[in-house]
Amino acid sequence: MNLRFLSAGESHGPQLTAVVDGLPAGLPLTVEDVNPWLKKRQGGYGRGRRMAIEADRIVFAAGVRGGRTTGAPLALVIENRDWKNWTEIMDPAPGNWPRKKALTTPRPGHADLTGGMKYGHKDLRDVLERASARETAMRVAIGAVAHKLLAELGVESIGYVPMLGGIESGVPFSWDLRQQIEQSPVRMTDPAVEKEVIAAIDAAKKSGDTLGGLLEARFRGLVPGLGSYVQFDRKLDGRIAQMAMSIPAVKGVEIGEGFKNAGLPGSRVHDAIFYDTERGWHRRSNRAGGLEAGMTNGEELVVRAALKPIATLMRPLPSADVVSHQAADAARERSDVTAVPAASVILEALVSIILADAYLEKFGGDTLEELQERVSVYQQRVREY
Ligand code: EPS
Repeated sequence: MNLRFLSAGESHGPQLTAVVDGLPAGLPLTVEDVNPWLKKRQGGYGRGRRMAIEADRIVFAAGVRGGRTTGAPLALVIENRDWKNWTEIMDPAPGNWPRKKALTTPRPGHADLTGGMKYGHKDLRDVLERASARETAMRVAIGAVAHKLLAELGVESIGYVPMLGGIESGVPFSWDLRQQIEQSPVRMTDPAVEKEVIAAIDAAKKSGDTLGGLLEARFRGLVPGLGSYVQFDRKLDGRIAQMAMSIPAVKGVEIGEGFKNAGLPGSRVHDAIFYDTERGWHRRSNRAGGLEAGMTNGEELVVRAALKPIATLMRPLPSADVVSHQAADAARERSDVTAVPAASVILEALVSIILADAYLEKFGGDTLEELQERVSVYQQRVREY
């Protein structure tokens, strides 16, 4: 990876922390490039009470000076406001068993049981604190930085929700609907369906249940040839799928019309190739979703992911206590009814990291200017190919 990062932080610990390495110098960057992403990720109808406590804001602790990256590693911090309510429970100092708020009845579908077995914990809070989707706040911040780099290279993107709780949007995506999506409490293209979706979320909440859905991220303005076919781990579709699958609760990933294409003859799947002097090389359809043979082909990149319903149910499924081994209901923790709208923002941000990495891999450059020059020379070369 050219753009590398690691993050740390528990959901109710003092803060989320990350180090990002590999950004070129000279990228204009302020908190205003990141904070709106954090706000969007916190939003969406169906979120729980925690989001009323948090107001996520980025702190640049290293690597940015005077509104520009310096080329040094970026250090990022997001404080957890809820920490002040958890200082005793999350105290790193030695403490007695059981700790306050110890969790011993694992939730089906969460990391609790296997994480406890694997790391030898009987207080499953030691598992869930890091397995929590709170971690995605920091990765979205990193994605926002990556997105800023992409924007400087002429790439645009959007994340939205084509289906939530089994209710599909009746309005196909178009870039003109970006404002509608940004204003929608469920990030959908179809205002008529929004009310139905909100009613379904309310009904799920009332019955102690949760809802999943589909997420889609789209990118346009990408150069052809990001990623490569020459080695398995350089294939961009594989790298995108790994990143998408790393979003908590994502259980399926699709590029373009991947699943539908599986049932169609090749003549109705592959996107015919055209050339004219005005547009250069292009396609009139995009069933491939902008990726062929592990490389971008210059068309719009379309990434879909399936998010299962959240595992914390207020009307819990059967489980068993990991201390007594007696049958017991799974733990009930404060949680969201659905996080599908937030997850669409997460998908867009995380795919941005993979794409920024792919640009840096192909073009290199220690400064943004150098990178931009190389991209522009290549764009010209590709047009004339
Ligand atoms: C989460 C449970 C909830 C969510 C959390 C993810 O946390 P809490 O138990 O504090 O209410 O709010 O999501 C976030 C904190 C966030 O920032 O997205 C879980 O179990 O994964």
